[in-house]
Amino acid sequence: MKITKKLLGVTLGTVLVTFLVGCGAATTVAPTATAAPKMTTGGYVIPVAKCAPNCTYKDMTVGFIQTGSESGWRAANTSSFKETATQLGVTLKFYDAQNKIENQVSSFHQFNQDSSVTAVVLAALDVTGYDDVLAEAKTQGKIVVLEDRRIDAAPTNYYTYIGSDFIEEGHKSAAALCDLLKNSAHKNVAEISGAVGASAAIDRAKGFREKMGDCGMTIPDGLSQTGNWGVPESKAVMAAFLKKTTDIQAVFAHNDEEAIGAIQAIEEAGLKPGTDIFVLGLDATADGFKYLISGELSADIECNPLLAPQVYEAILKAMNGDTTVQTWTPSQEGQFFAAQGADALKAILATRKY
Ligand code: GYE
Repeated sequence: MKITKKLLGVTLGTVLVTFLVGCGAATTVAPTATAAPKMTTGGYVIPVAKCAPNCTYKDMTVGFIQTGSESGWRAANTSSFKETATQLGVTLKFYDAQNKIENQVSSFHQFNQDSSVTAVVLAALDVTGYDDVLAEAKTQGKIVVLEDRRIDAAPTNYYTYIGSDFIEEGHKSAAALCDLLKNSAHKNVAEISGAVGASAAIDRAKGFREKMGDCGMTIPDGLSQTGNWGVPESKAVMAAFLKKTTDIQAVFAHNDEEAIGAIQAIEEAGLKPGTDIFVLGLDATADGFKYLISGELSADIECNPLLAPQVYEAILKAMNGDTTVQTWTPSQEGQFFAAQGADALKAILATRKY
C-alpha cells in the first residue's frame, strides 16, 4: 500500500495518544557498514540503540499500532500496554487504527519519521500490506516487533513476534467440540469466523479443519461466515444459519463476542445452548466466563492478551543488541469448560485479570 499525502492527511486527525512517562528517548541508528551488524536467528539486522549495552526502559519510546477496540480481548491487550508502560517508565505513543488498515500503514509511516521513536509495535489487522513501511523502518533504524498477530513477511523484517499459536487454538477447539459431540449422531458445525484477513481468523479456521475430521465433524456449505469479532453481527449470522437449517449440533465461534451473539440467536430461536447446540468460544475473557458459568457456553479456549511485559522486554534486548531472541515466542494458554462447574469456574475467574 503506497504511502500517499492524502493517506497521511487522513490519519493525522485520528487517535494518537502519547503517554509521556519516560524521559529521554534513545535514538537507534540504522546499522552502518562499519559496525558489524547484529543479526537475530531470523536474519533481522538489529538497529542497536546509542545507549547500548546499558539502555534502560526509560530510554525507550514505543510507537504502538493497535487494531482498534473490537472486543474484550482487545481492551485487555490495550490496557496491558498502557499500564505496563507506566510501571516500567516507557514512553508510549499509542495509536488506535479503528480497524482500518490504511490507518495502520500511515501511522507506521509517521512513527518511522518520528525521531523520538525507538521501536514500532504492530498488532496487524491483516497478514499483508505492510511491506513499504517495514522497509522504511529499516532505513530509519526503527526496531520492529509484532504482537498478537503474525503477518506474511520474512522474519528479516522484525526482531520478534509475540503472540498465540492460533493453529493450535483451532486444534484445541476441534478436540473440545469432538468431546462435546461424542454422543451425537450428527456433527454439523456452524462457524462464525473472525475478521477476514486477520491471522487469528485464518489460522484458527485452518487448525480446526485440520482436526475436525478426527471425530467426523463437518462445516456444511453455507454455515461459515465472519462475525467481525462482534456480538450483534454474529447474532445476525447465527439467526440466518438457523433460518437455513436447524440441523446444527455445535458452533465454532472465533472469539467470545461471536459466541455470545450465537447464544442470543439460538435462544431467540427457542433452542437451548449447551443442550440443543453446543457453543465454543475463544479468548476466555470475563464475559466468556459468565456464559460458561451459566452453562450457555460449553467451552472457551484461552488466548492471552497480556503481552506487553514480554514485548517491552524484547525491545530492550534489541536496543542493547541481543541477538539471541527467537523469531516467535508462542503464548502459554489453557482452556475452560462449563462441565468444570459454576463454583470452580467462579474461583478461577476471581484469579484472572481480564
Ligand atoms: O481473539 C479477538 C480480537 O487477535 C487474538 O482479536 C486476537 C483476536 C481475539 O478481536 O477477540
